Amino acid sequence: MQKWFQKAKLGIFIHYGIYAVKGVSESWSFYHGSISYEDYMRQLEGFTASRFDADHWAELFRKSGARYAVLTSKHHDGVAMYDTKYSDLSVVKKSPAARDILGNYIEAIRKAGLKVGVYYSLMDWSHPDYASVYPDGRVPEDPAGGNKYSQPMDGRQDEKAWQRFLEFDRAQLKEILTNYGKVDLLWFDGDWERSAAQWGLPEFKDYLKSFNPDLIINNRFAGYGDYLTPEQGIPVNRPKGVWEFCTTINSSWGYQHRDNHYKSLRQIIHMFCDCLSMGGNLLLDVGPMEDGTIPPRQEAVLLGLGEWIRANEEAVYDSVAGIPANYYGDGSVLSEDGQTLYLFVHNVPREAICVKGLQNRVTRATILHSGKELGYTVHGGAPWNDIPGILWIFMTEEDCAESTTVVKLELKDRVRLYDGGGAVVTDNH
Ligand code: FHN
Repeated sequence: MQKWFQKAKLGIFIHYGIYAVKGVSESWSFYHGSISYEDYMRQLEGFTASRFDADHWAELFRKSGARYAVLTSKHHDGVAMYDTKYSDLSVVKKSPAARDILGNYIEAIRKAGLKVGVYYSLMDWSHPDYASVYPDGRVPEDPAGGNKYSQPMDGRQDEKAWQRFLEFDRAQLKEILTNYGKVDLLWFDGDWERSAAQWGLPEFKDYLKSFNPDLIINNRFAGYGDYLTPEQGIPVNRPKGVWEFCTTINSSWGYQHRDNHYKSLRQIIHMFCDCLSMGGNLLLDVGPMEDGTIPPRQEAVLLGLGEWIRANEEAVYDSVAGIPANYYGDGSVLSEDGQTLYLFVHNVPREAICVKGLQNRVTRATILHSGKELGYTVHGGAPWNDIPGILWIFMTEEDCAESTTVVKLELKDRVRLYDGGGAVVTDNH
């Protein structure tokens, strides 16, 4: 795993596609029949990208504090957002936009100093060879009960067609990895409809890495990816290994006119802190309108998040996962040397916040964004018996930021936590 990814902490996900024309759910709307395939594809005629400005996007993402971005080059609908030789189904060939959105995006993202990520759906519900085999090659008892975009309906598998499809995916991916300079990250989706063997793994991965040995690939690669991608539901327990939580700002990945179910900036910051506290990244999604404009409410969230990050930068990029929630409930991060603990305070305390089980002596407590020094005291415990007391750090409303406040605790040495269930104090002073 490349070091840059773990230090990046924030990425911006972009679901941009023809689905923004009518504001329907990306690909799933025709898959589940809420719109016919023909009407869905008719959105190509209304896709103009008339105000698409990749430099503006890149600048906005940079201001948000993100260190990488990931754009949909092709969703499950099979519509390429770039100029592919291997299919006519692209916004370049089939829409009034007639431009290579992916190419413009990659150039701008790189110029802004961010790492380049590209989303690619392995499954393609438009490709004539895709629905040729069943998951894991097993014919179900009721073949007609499946979905015609994913698998054959008559119980007959066509292995040759499937091999042609694999060649197609590989050819498109080669275009993405070789036509636009270095791509840093491939974000796959839709692996679940086939097994690793059907995808031709692990050779498929070797093939992709042959174009760029530093390429990072997410885990939606039938078990052959480099990091985990929990989605929409924030992990409650710390995932094992490297991970990134992807989520939407409202409830939709792509632009949907009627979706007003927005998270507030405070909620987004809270979620970001939760990711940091458990050592993960946040991949925050925007859904641009068909003309390429990012909805103002989403833009405002990105700018607000950026302001918060700049005020608290010390607790972000160079931090590692903090102490578990039973020691401090709102989440925390540590400096790499483990001698500074940053506590997230999401709400306004009436009197103090408390940390339990901390064995270290605290040398200083400050509010990170203002530098204000805070008083603190330890009550209880018997340190001579290795039983820590409760650390109370005094702070109230006047110390708080607009959104999550960060308290910086400097410790005497590397953080040490008590992990017992309490004990009798056998020697008293
Ligand atoms: O089906 C997609 C969905 O539309 C969206 O692209 C998300 C983003 O992670 N991925 C899939 C579901 O896991």
